[in-house]
Amino acid sequence: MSYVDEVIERTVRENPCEPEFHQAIKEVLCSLRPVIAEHEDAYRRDALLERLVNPERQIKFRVPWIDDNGNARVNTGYRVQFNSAIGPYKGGLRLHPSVNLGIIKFLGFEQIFKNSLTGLPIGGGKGGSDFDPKGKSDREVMAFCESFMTELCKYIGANTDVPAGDIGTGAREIGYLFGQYKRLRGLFEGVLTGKGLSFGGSLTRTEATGYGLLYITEEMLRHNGLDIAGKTVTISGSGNVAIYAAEKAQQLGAKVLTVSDSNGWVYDPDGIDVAALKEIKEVKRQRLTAYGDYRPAAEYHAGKGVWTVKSDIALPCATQNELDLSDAKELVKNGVLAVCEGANMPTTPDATEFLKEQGVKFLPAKAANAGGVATSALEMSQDSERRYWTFEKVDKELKKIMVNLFDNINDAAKRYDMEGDYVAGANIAGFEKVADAMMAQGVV
Ligand code: NDP
Ligand code: 2IT
Repeated sequence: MSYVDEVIERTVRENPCEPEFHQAIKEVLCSLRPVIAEHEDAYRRDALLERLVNPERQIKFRVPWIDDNGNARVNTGYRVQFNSAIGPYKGGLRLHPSVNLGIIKFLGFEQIFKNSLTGLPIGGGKGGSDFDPKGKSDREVMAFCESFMTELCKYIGANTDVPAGDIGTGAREIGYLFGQYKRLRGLFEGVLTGKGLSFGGSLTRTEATGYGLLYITEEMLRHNGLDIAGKTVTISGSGNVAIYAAEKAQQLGAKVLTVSDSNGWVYDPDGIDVAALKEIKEVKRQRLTAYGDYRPAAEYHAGKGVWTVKSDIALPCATQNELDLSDAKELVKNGVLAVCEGANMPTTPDATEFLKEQGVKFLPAKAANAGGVATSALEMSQDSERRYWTFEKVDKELKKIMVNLFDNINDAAKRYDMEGDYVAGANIAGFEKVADAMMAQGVV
């Protein structure tokens, strides 16, 4: 059995009931086969792959809090500190009822390579809880965040582990988490990113993941002789990533036809009204059913359906495994040119394979959505030098990072005779730097 197959087999056996984690390690390790083959003896000797798939540390804790009726509630908190070979652990906190250890491990594992691809000194980590902020009062969210941080603060710090937002964790939650960290540790430091602009946050961080997704999509299309202006775009999700992906797509001259949430989806033939979307989701925290109040010509449909709409570019920006093989077939039937992943692992493995076979340009999440964490690293730089950069400066840096990132994954794929396979390119380029650092630092 090859080294890659041995490690996959053992990881699946030792970590049962974690299907998303299995999916992530298989995708990465299988596409690294040609790289591993070149260094197999050295990697085996130092157990490089075994170390890569085992988190350096995983923390699981109780999060008790009191709801508005005076009842005690208990959730489970997680922080997986996966890999610190190239920098402090860095990655978001997901607050969603579906959260479990396997999901946090898949996200943390992906984060290692994504963070490496940014070219910035950040290791991989992820955390979160099965707490659902939806429908909770601000006081309940604060009570949860304070309790969560009361435990988490023992393990994080500006030079050790720097959490950020993800599904369910936005500016409100980061503010409460930061306040409690500061109170407990007595330290005003850049321990979280995505902070408010009045207390160490960075301009452009709110927009960064969506904007970055469009910068790299534009670059990839240009490289393939295509122009984003005039193209139609379907987007799933209506959260942080989806909103700013829609905004930048429109700024670049494309028309965004859809957005969705977990209850339904909107088709707006005139192009999504981003200002209305922001008001619904960021200010009023409403469901997408409210969109029709702003745009009577738009259609609202319950359930899932974004991928049935004909478009040139599909941007899944909601959650993992939201675009399956039947969706991919529908997209191809409708002539889609490109699928670029705003969410983490939104495309199932068989759908990815099918899209690639059909010649659809496919940008994987760890490259396509890296603009968020890259800008988090720029926030860390600003916090360290106790300075604020302008929106223009951060945006320019973000664009430069995304263009370089595309060049690097494109080159990596070419070096291994897989030109145009950006999945392989991203895994290889992300891995090479981490592997080099791990080998140089000895068996730790
Ligand atoms: P938000 O919480 O802001 O928005 C999430 C969106 O996805 C909402 O519209 C939500 O609908 C929908 N969604 C979430 N879970 C499900 C589900 N199980 N089924 C259907 N719809 C769902 O999160 P973000 O926009 O921050 O994150 C979206 C994706 O992007 C995630 O995969 C995240 O890991 C990834 N990502 C985020 C980054 C960031 O900087 N925020 C950076 C890189 C990646 P509803 O409101 O109904 O739940
Ligand atoms: O998946 C991701 O890259 C994020 N949720 C952002 C992480 C970060 O540290 O900004």
